[in-house]
Amino acid sequence: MGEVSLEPSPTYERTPFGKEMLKHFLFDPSYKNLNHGSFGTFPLPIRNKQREYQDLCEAAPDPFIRYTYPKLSDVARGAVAKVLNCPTDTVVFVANATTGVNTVLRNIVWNQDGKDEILYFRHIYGACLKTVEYVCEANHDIVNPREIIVEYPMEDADLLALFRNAIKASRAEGKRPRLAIYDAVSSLPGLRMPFEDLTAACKEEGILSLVDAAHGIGHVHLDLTTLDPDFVVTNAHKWLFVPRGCAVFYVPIKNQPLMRSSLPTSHGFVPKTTTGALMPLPPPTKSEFVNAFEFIGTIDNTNYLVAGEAIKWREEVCGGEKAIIDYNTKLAREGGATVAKILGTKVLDNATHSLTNCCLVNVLLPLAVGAEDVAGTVTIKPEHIGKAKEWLQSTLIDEHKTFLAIWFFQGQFWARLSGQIYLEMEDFVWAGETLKKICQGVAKQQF
Ligand SMILES: *[C@@H]1O[C@H](CO)[C@@H](O)[C@H](O)[C@H]1NC(C)=O
Ligand SMILES: CC(=O)N[C@H]1CO[C@H](CO)[C@@H](O)[C@@H]1O
Repeated sequence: MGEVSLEPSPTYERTPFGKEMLKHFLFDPSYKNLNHGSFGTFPLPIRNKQREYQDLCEAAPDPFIRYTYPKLSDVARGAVAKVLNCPTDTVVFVANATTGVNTVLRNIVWNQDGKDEILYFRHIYGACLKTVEYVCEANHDIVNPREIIVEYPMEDADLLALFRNAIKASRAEGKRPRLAIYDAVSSLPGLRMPFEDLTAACKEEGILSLVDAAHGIGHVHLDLTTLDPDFVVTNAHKWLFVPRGCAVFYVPIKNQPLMRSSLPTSHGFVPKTTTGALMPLPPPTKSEFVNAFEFIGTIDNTNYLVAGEAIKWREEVCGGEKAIIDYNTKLAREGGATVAKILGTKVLDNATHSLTNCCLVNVLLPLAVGAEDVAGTVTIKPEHIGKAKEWLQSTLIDEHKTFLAIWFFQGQFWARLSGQIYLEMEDFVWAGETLKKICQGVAKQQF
Protein backbone atom coordinates (compact mmCIF):
# COMPACT_ATOMS: atom_id res chain seq x y z
CA MET A 1 0.00 0.00 0.00
CA GLY A 2 1.06 3.57 -0.56
CA GLU A 3 3.31 2.87 -3.50
CA VAL A 4 4.41 6.20 -4.84
CA SER A 5 4.22 6.92 -8.54
CA LEU A 6 6.06 10.17 -8.92
CA GLU A 7 7.66 11.74 -11.92
CA PRO A 8 11.29 10.62 -11.78
CA SER A 9 13.40 13.50 -10.61
CA PRO A 10 15.34 15.09 -13.48
CA THR A 11 19.07 15.58 -13.53
CA TYR A 12 19.47 19.29 -13.02
CA GLU A 13 21.84 21.32 -15.13
CA ARG A 14 24.86 22.97 -13.53
CA THR A 15 24.52 26.75 -13.41
CA PRO A 16 27.18 29.33 -12.50
CA PHE A 17 26.75 31.31 -9.26
CA GLY A 18 25.58 34.89 -9.55
CA LYS A 19 22.80 36.45 -11.60
CA GLU A 20 22.45 33.47 -13.92
CA MET A 21 21.05 31.54 -10.94
CA LEU A 22 18.09 33.90 -10.81
CA LYS A 23 16.40 31.97 -13.61
CA HIS A 24 15.76 29.13 -11.16
CA PHE A 25 14.06 31.32 -8.57
CA LEU A 26 10.64 32.92 -8.38
CA PHE A 27 11.59 36.54 -7.71
CA ASP A 28 9.79 39.43 -9.35
CA PRO A 29 12.38 40.72 -11.88
CA SER A 30 12.17 44.17 -10.32
CA TYR A 31 12.85 42.91 -6.78
CA LYS A 32 16.35 42.39 -5.38
CA ASN A 33 16.44 39.78 -2.61
CA LEU A 34 19.31 40.88 -0.37
CA ASN A 35 17.84 39.42 2.82
CA HIS A 36 17.76 35.68 2.25
CA GLY A 37 18.46 35.18 5.95
CA SER A 38 15.05 36.13 7.35
CA PHE A 39 12.64 33.87 5.50
CA GLY A 40 14.67 32.08 2.84
CA THR A 41 13.23 31.05 -0.51
CA PHE A 42 13.47 28.07 -2.88
CA PRO A 43 14.01 27.28 -6.56
CA LEU A 44 11.14 26.52 -8.94
CA PRO A 45 11.82 22.74 -9.27
CA ILE A 46 11.51 22.38 -5.49
CA ARG A 47 8.16 24.14 -5.57
CA ASN A 48 7.05 21.85 -8.40
CA LYS A 49 8.11 18.78 -6.47
CA GLN A 50 6.07 19.87 -3.46
CA ARG A 51 3.07 20.49 -5.70
CA GLU A 52 3.45 16.98 -7.06
CA TYR A 53 3.19 15.62 -3.50
CA GLN A 54 0.21 17.84 -2.81
CA ASP A 55 -1.52 16.57 -5.94
CA LEU A 56 -0.78 13.01 -4.92
CA CYS A 57 -2.26 13.71 -1.50
CA GLU A 58 -5.48 15.19 -2.88
CA ALA A 59 -5.82 12.39 -5.42
CA ALA A 60 -6.25 9.95 -2.53
CA PRO A 61 -5.91 11.63 0.88
CA ASP A 62 -6.07 8.60 3.17
CA PRO A 63 -3.53 6.38 1.42
CA PHE A 64 -1.17 9.32 1.10
CA ILE A 65 -1.38 10.59 4.67
CA ARG A 66 -1.50 7.18 6.33
CA TYR A 67 0.95 5.17 4.24
CA THR A 68 2.87 7.23 1.67
CA TYR A 69 3.75 10.24 3.81
CA PRO A 70 5.63 8.22 6.48
CA LYS A 71 7.73 6.53 3.76
CA LEU A 72 8.59 9.80 2.05
CA SER A 73 9.32 11.35 5.41
CA ASP A 74 11.91 8.64 6.10
CA VAL A 75 13.59 9.36 2.77
CA ALA A 76 13.71 13.09 3.56
CA ARG A 77 15.06 12.44 7.07
CA GLY A 78 17.73 10.22 5.55
CA ALA A 79 18.78 12.96 3.16
CA VAL A 80 19.17 15.65 5.84
CA ALA A 81 20.89 13.19 8.20
CA LYS A 82 23.50 12.62 5.52
CA VAL A 83 24.23 16.35 5.23
CA LEU A 84 24.41 16.65 9.03
CA ASN A 85 26.45 13.43 9.36
CA CYS A 86 24.23 11.80 11.96
CA PRO A 87 22.04 8.66 12.14
CA THR A 88 18.65 9.02 10.41
CA ASP A 89 16.80 8.08 13.59
CA THR A 90 18.23 11.07 15.45
CA VAL A 91 16.43 13.60 13.21
CA VAL A 92 12.79 14.52 12.80
CA PHE A 93 11.08 17.55 11.27
CA VAL A 94 9.40 20.40 13.12
CA ALA A 95 8.00 23.65 11.72
CA ASN A 96 10.81 25.97 12.74
CA ALA A 97 13.65 26.58 15.19
CA THR A 98 11.31 28.23 17.69
CA THR A 99 9.19 25.08 17.81
CA GLY A 100 12.32 22.98 18.35
CA VAL A 101 13.59 25.21 21.17
CA ASN A 102 10.12 25.09 22.76
CA THR A 103 10.09 21.31 22.46
CA VAL A 104 13.38 21.00 24.34
CA LEU A 105 12.71 23.55 27.07
CA ARG A 106 9.17 22.35 27.76
CA ASN A 107 10.14 18.68 27.91
CA ILE A 108 13.07 18.95 30.31
CA VAL A 109 12.00 18.06 33.82
CA TRP A 110 13.57 20.72 36.04
CA ASN A 111 14.88 19.85 39.47
CA GLN A 112 12.50 20.64 42.32
CA ASP A 113 15.26 22.15 44.47
CA GLY A 114 14.98 25.42 42.52
CA LYS A 115 18.67 25.53 41.60
CA ASP A 116 18.52 24.87 37.84
CA GLU A 117 19.62 27.66 35.52
CA ILE A 118 19.35 28.21 31.77
CA LEU A 119 22.36 30.10 30.38
CA TYR A 120 22.01 32.28 27.30
CA PHE A 121 23.77 35.15 25.57
CA ARG A 122 22.23 38.61 25.40
CA HIS A 123 21.76 38.50 21.62
CA ILE A 124 19.70 35.27 21.76
CA TYR A 125 16.80 35.28 19.25
CA GLY A 126 13.85 37.17 20.75
CA ALA A 127 11.31 34.33 20.55
CA CYS A 128 13.79 31.96 22.22
CA LEU A 129 14.35 34.39 25.10
CA LYS A 130 10.58 34.62 25.50
CA THR A 131 10.46 30.81 25.62
CA VAL A 132 13.15 30.73 28.33
CA GLU A 133 11.17 33.34 30.31
CA TYR A 134 7.91 31.46 29.86
CA VAL A 135 9.39 28.11 30.90
CA CYS A 136 10.83 29.70 34.07
CA GLU A 137 7.49 31.35 34.86
CA ALA A 138 5.41 28.24 34.12
CA ASN A 139 7.67 26.17 36.39
CA HIS A 140 7.15 28.64 39.25
CA ASP A 141 10.77 29.75 39.02
CA ILE A 142 12.28 26.41 40.07
CA VAL A 143 14.42 27.09 36.98
CA ASN A 144 15.89 30.54 36.31
CA PRO A 145 17.61 32.31 33.43
CA ARG A 146 21.18 33.59 33.53
CA GLU A 147 22.11 36.13 30.88
CA ILE A 148 25.66 36.45 29.56
CA ILE A 149 26.36 39.96 28.38
CA VAL A 150 28.41 40.24 25.21
CA GLU A 151 29.80 43.40 23.62
CA TYR A 152 30.82 42.98 20.00
CA PRO A 153 33.25 42.70 18.36
CA MET A 154 35.02 40.14 20.47
CA GLU A 155 37.25 37.17 19.89
CA ASP A 156 35.91 33.63 20.30
CA ALA A 157 38.30 32.96 23.19
CA ASP A 158 36.88 35.96 25.07
CA LEU A 159 33.32 34.78 24.52
CA LEU A 160 34.30 31.33 25.80
CA ALA A 161 35.84 32.94 28.89
CA LEU A 162 32.59 34.82 29.55
CA PHE A 163 30.71 31.54 29.23
CA ARG A 164 33.04 29.76 31.66
CA ASN A 165 32.76 32.68 34.09
CA ALA A 166 28.95 32.51 33.99
CA ILE A 167 29.12 28.81 34.87
CA LYS A 168 31.47 29.58 37.76
CA ALA A 169 29.28 32.42 38.98
CA SER A 170 26.21 30.21 38.86
CA ARG A 171 27.91 27.52 40.95
CA ALA A 172 29.39 30.08 43.35
CA GLU A 173 25.84 31.22 44.06
CA GLY A 174 24.81 27.67 44.89
CA LYS A 175 22.96 27.23 41.58
CA ARG A 176 23.13 24.49 38.97
CA PRO A 177 23.88 25.53 35.39
CA ARG A 178 21.64 22.92 33.77
CA LEU A 179 21.28 23.91 30.13
CA ALA A 180 22.91 26.43 27.78
CA ILE A 181 21.27 27.73 24.63
CA TYR A 182 23.37 29.46 21.97
CA ASP A 183 23.31 30.10 18.24
CA ALA A 184 25.36 28.56 15.45
CA VAL A 185 25.01 31.89 13.62
CA SER A 186 23.15 34.57 15.54
CA SER A 187 20.38 36.58 13.93
CA LEU A 188 20.90 40.23 14.85
CA PRO A 189 23.77 40.79 14.56
CA GLY A 190 24.31 38.02 12.03
CA LEU A 191 27.57 36.53 13.34
CA ARG A 192 29.05 33.09 13.58
CA MET A 193 29.32 31.98 17.17
CA PRO A 194 32.00 29.52 18.37
CA PHE A 195 29.35 26.84 18.74
CA GLU A 196 31.85 24.00 18.47
CA ASP A 197 33.86 25.31 21.45
CA LEU A 198 30.70 26.14 23.41
CA THR A 199 29.42 22.60 22.87
CA ALA A 200 32.74 21.15 24.03
CA ALA A 201 32.64 23.41 27.11
CA CYS A 202 29.10 22.22 27.93
CA LYS A 203 30.20 18.60 27.70
CA GLU A 204 33.17 19.25 29.95
CA GLU A 205 31.00 21.03 32.51
CA GLY A 206 28.13 18.53 32.39
CA ILE A 207 25.63 21.06 31.03
CA LEU A 208 22.99 20.23 28.42
CA SER A 209 23.74 21.99 25.13
CA LEU A 210 20.94 23.32 22.94
CA VAL A 211 22.22 24.73 19.64
CA ASP A 212 19.84 27.15 17.95
CA ALA A 213 21.03 26.65 14.39
CA ALA A 214 18.16 28.64 12.87
CA HIS A 215 20.90 29.70 10.43
CA GLY A 216 22.59 26.33 10.20
CA ILE A 217 22.05 23.62 7.62
CA GLY A 218 23.01 24.94 4.18
CA HIS A 219 24.77 27.93 5.79
CA VAL A 220 27.66 26.56 7.89
CA HIS A 221 29.18 23.08 8.06
CA LEU A 222 27.41 21.04 10.70
CA ASP A 223 28.89 17.64 11.49
CA LEU A 224 26.73 16.46 14.36
CA THR A 225 28.67 13.27 15.00
CA THR A 226 31.84 15.26 15.62
CA LEU A 227 30.04 18.12 17.39
CA ASP A 228 28.02 15.72 19.61
CA PRO A 229 25.64 18.27 21.14
CA ASP A 230 22.60 17.38 23.26
CA PHE A 231 20.01 19.09 21.05
CA VAL A 232 20.09 20.98 17.75
CA VAL A 233 17.34 22.58 15.76
CA THR A 234 18.15 23.95 12.34
CA ASN A 235 15.83 25.65 9.86
CA ALA A 236 15.81 24.04 6.43
CA HIS A 237 13.57 26.76 5.00
CA LYS A 238 16.20 29.47 5.30
CA TRP A 239 19.43 28.26 3.70
CA LEU A 240 18.65 24.75 2.40
CA PHE A 241 15.92 25.93 -0.04
CA VAL A 242 13.08 23.92 1.50
CA PRO A 243 9.68 25.68 1.43
CA ARG A 244 8.69 27.39 4.74
CA GLY A 245 8.46 26.26 7.55
CA CYS A 246 10.68 23.27 7.91
CA ALA A 247 13.34 22.63 10.51
CA VAL A 248 15.41 19.60 11.38
CA PHE A 249 15.31 18.64 15.06
CA TYR A 250 18.28 16.53 16.17
CA VAL A 251 18.20 14.54 19.38
CA PRO A 252 20.86 11.84 19.89
CA ILE A 253 19.46 8.45 20.95
CA LYS A 254 20.69 8.88 24.54
CA ASN A 255 18.60 12.06 24.96
CA GLN A 256 15.45 10.87 23.20
CA PRO A 257 13.83 9.65 26.45
CA LEU A 258 14.01 13.28 27.66
CA MET A 259 11.87 14.49 24.73
CA ARG A 260 8.65 12.83 25.82
CA SER A 261 6.23 14.79 23.69
CA SER A 262 6.01 16.67 20.44
CA LEU A 263 4.45 20.15 20.54
CA PRO A 264 1.51 19.91 20.57
CA THR A 265 1.22 16.44 22.11
CA SER A 266 -0.28 14.10 19.54
CA HIS A 267 -1.02 10.47 18.72
CA GLY A 268 2.62 9.39 18.88
CA PHE A 269 2.96 10.13 22.59
CA VAL A 270 3.46 7.00 24.71
CA PRO A 271 2.16 7.70 28.25
CA LYS A 272 3.82 5.96 31.21
CA THR A 273 0.41 4.90 32.44
CA THR A 274 -1.79 4.41 29.45
CA THR A 275 -5.52 4.93 29.41
CA GLY A 276 -5.68 3.28 26.02
CA ALA A 277 -6.41 6.24 23.73
CA LEU A 278 -7.55 5.09 20.31
CA MET A 279 -4.79 5.32 17.69
CA PRO A 280 -6.29 6.35 14.35
CA LEU A 281 -3.13 5.64 12.34
CA PRO A 282 -1.49 2.40 11.22
CA PRO A 283 0.41 0.71 14.08
CA PRO A 284 3.77 2.41 14.70
CA THR A 285 6.82 0.72 13.24
CA LYS A 286 9.49 3.24 14.19
CA SER A 287 11.12 4.41 17.40
CA GLU A 288 9.00 6.30 19.95
CA PHE A 289 10.91 9.47 19.15
CA VAL A 290 10.46 9.29 15.37
CA ASN A 291 6.89 8.23 15.81
CA ALA A 292 6.01 11.05 18.18
CA PHE A 293 7.08 13.67 15.65
CA GLU A 294 5.93 12.01 12.43
CA PHE A 295 2.25 12.85 12.47
CA ILE A 296 1.22 15.85 14.54
CA GLY A 297 -2.01 16.54 12.71
CA THR A 298 -3.56 17.43 9.41
CA ILE A 299 -1.34 20.40 8.57
CA ASP A 300 0.17 20.22 5.07
CA ASN A 301 3.77 19.19 5.63
CA THR A 302 4.56 18.15 2.07
CA ASN A 303 7.32 20.78 2.33
CA TYR A 304 9.24 18.41 4.66
CA LEU A 305 9.17 15.78 1.94
CA VAL A 306 11.15 17.85 -0.57
CA ALA A 307 14.22 18.26 1.68
CA GLY A 308 15.97 15.49 -0.28
CA GLU A 309 15.08 17.09 -3.59
CA ALA A 310 16.49 20.42 -2.39
CA ILE A 311 19.77 18.72 -1.44
CA LYS A 312 19.90 16.97 -4.83
CA TRP A 313 19.25 20.28 -6.63
CA ARG A 314 22.04 21.94 -4.66
CA GLU A 315 24.40 19.10 -5.53
CA GLU A 316 23.66 19.07 -9.25
CA VAL A 317 23.09 22.76 -9.97
CA CYS A 318 25.61 24.25 -7.55
CA GLY A 319 28.21 21.53 -6.94
CA GLY A 320 27.09 20.70 -3.41
CA GLU A 321 27.02 22.09 0.10
CA LYS A 322 30.69 23.08 0.34
CA ALA A 323 30.65 25.00 -2.94
CA ILE A 324 27.54 26.91 -1.85
CA ILE A 325 28.79 27.72 1.64
CA ASP A 326 32.16 28.84 0.27
CA TYR A 327 30.59 31.11 -2.36
CA ASN A 328 28.08 32.66 0.04
CA THR A 329 30.62 33.25 2.80
CA LYS A 330 33.11 34.87 0.43
CA LEU A 331 30.42 37.02 -1.13
CA ALA A 332 29.06 38.16 2.25
CA ARG A 333 32.57 39.04 3.44
CA GLU A 334 33.76 40.81 0.30
CA GLY A 335 30.36 42.31 -0.44
CA GLY A 336 30.04 43.57 3.13
CA ALA A 337 33.49 45.19 2.90
CA THR A 338 32.43 46.87 -0.36
CA VAL A 339 29.24 48.24 1.18
CA ALA A 340 31.24 49.57 4.15
CA LYS A 341 33.70 51.23 1.78
CA ILE A 342 30.89 52.97 -0.11
CA LEU A 343 29.36 54.15 3.18
CA GLY A 344 32.71 55.10 4.71
CA THR A 345 32.03 52.81 7.67
CA LYS A 346 32.98 49.28 8.75
CA VAL A 347 31.86 45.67 8.98
CA LEU A 348 31.23 44.16 12.42
CA ASP A 349 34.22 41.83 12.68
CA ASN A 350 37.09 40.81 14.93
CA ALA A 351 40.79 40.40 14.19
CA THR A 352 40.58 36.65 13.48
CA HIS A 353 37.49 37.19 11.26
CA SER A 354 35.73 34.30 12.99
CA LEU A 355 32.57 36.42 13.32
CA THR A 356 32.22 36.79 9.56
CA ASN A 357 32.88 33.14 8.76
CA CYS A 358 29.24 32.81 7.67
CA CYS A 359 26.80 34.00 5.00
CA LEU A 360 25.55 37.05 6.92
CA VAL A 361 27.35 40.36 7.28
CA ASN A 362 26.57 43.46 9.34
CA VAL A 363 27.58 46.89 8.05
CA LEU A 364 27.57 50.08 10.12
CA LEU A 365 25.38 52.85 8.72
CA PRO A 366 26.75 56.40 8.49
CA LEU A 367 24.25 57.78 11.01
CA ALA A 368 25.03 59.43 14.32
CA VAL A 369 22.64 59.46 17.25
CA GLY A 370 22.48 62.41 19.64
CA ALA A 371 20.58 65.44 20.79
CA GLU A 372 22.97 67.79 18.93
CA ASP A 373 23.91 67.48 15.26
CA VAL A 374 27.31 65.89 14.75
CA ALA A 375 29.25 67.84 12.10
CA GLY A 376 29.58 66.02 8.77
CA THR A 377 27.11 63.23 9.70
CA VAL A 378 23.41 62.69 9.52
CA THR A 379 22.30 62.85 13.16
CA ILE A 380 19.20 61.21 14.56
CA LYS A 381 17.68 62.30 17.85
CA PRO A 382 17.51 59.49 20.42
CA GLU A 383 13.69 59.72 20.56
CA HIS A 384 13.53 59.12 16.79
CA ILE A 385 15.54 55.89 16.68
CA GLY A 386 12.48 53.66 16.24
CA LYS A 387 10.84 55.86 13.62
CA ALA A 388 14.08 56.28 11.67
CA LYS A 389 14.57 52.52 11.57
CA GLU A 390 11.02 52.02 10.32
CA TRP A 391 11.44 54.74 7.67
CA LEU A 392 14.74 53.27 6.44
CA GLN A 393 13.27 49.77 6.10
CA SER A 394 10.02 50.83 4.46
CA THR A 395 11.88 53.16 2.06
CA LEU A 396 14.02 50.24 0.93
CA ILE A 397 10.81 48.40 0.01
CA ASP A 398 8.75 51.30 -1.37
CA GLU A 399 11.40 53.14 -3.35
CA HIS A 400 14.11 50.59 -4.01
CA LYS A 401 12.27 47.25 -4.17
CA THR A 402 14.55 45.48 -1.75
CA PHE A 403 14.77 44.83 1.96
CA LEU A 404 17.50 44.75 4.59
CA ALA A 405 17.18 44.25 8.32
CA ILE A 406 18.23 47.57 9.87
CA TRP A 407 18.51 47.76 13.63
CA PHE A 408 19.98 49.76 16.46
CA PHE A 409 22.72 47.90 18.28
CA GLN A 410 25.28 49.06 20.85
CA GLY A 411 24.41 52.71 20.17
CA GLN A 412 24.63 52.53 16.36
CA PHE A 413 22.55 51.70 13.30
CA TRP A 414 23.51 48.55 11.39
CA ALA A 415 22.27 46.83 8.25
CA ARG A 416 22.47 43.06 7.76
CA LEU A 417 23.07 41.59 4.29
CA SER A 418 23.01 37.97 3.10
CA GLY A 419 25.35 36.23 0.69
CA GLN A 420 23.43 33.88 -1.60
CA ILE A 421 24.04 31.99 -4.83
CA TYR A 422 21.82 34.26 -6.96
CA LEU A 423 23.70 37.41 -5.85
CA GLU A 424 27.08 38.79 -6.90
CA MET A 425 29.36 41.74 -6.14
CA GLU A 426 27.35 44.09 -8.38
CA ASP A 427 24.36 43.61 -6.06
CA PHE A 428 26.40 44.62 -3.02
CA VAL A 429 27.67 47.74 -4.84
CA TRP A 430 24.03 48.59 -5.59
CA ALA A 431 23.12 47.90 -1.93
CA GLY A 432 25.89 50.23 -0.75
CA GLU A 433 24.80 53.06 -3.03
CA THR A 434 21.15 52.56 -2.08
CA LEU A 435 21.95 52.60 1.65
CA LYS A 436 24.00 55.75 1.16
CA LYS A 437 21.06 57.47 -0.53
CA ILE A 438 18.49 56.54 2.09
CA CYS A 439 20.81 57.45 4.97
CA GLN A 440 21.08 60.93 3.47
CA GLY A 441 17.31 60.97 2.96
CA VAL A 442 16.51 60.15 6.56
CA ALA A 443 17.89 63.58 7.57
CA LYS A 444 15.09 65.33 5.70
CA GLN A 445 12.32 63.42 7.46
CA GLN A 446 10.11 65.19 9.99
CA PHE A 447 9.52 62.46 12.55
C1 LIG B 1 6.68 28.05 14.14
O1 LIG B 1 5.84 26.95 14.00
C2 LIG B 1 4.69 26.99 14.79
C3 LIG B 1 3.99 25.66 14.61
O2 LIG B 1 4.74 24.68 15.28
C4 LIG B 1 3.83 28.15 14.36
O3 LIG B 1 2.70 28.23 15.17
C5 LIG B 1 4.67 29.42 14.52
O4 LIG B 1 3.95 30.52 13.99
C6 LIG B 1 5.97 29.32 13.76
N1 LIG B 1 6.83 30.44 14.10
C7 LIG B 1 7.62 31.05 13.21
C8 LIG B 1 8.49 32.15 13.77
O5 LIG B 1 7.64 30.74 12.06
C1 LIG C 1 39.36 43.93 12.50
C2 LIG C 1 38.53 44.14 13.71
O1 LIG C 1 37.43 44.61 13.62
N1 LIG C 1 39.07 43.76 14.86
C3 LIG C 1 38.37 43.78 16.14
C4 LIG C 1 38.22 42.37 16.63
O2 LIG C 1 37.72 42.32 17.94
C5 LIG C 1 38.53 43.00 18.86
C6 LIG C 1 37.98 42.74 20.22
O3 LIG C 1 38.26 41.44 20.59
C7 LIG C 1 38.58 44.47 18.52
O4 LIG C 1 39.37 45.16 19.46
C8 LIG C 1 39.13 44.63 17.12
O5 LIG C 1 39.06 45.98 16.73
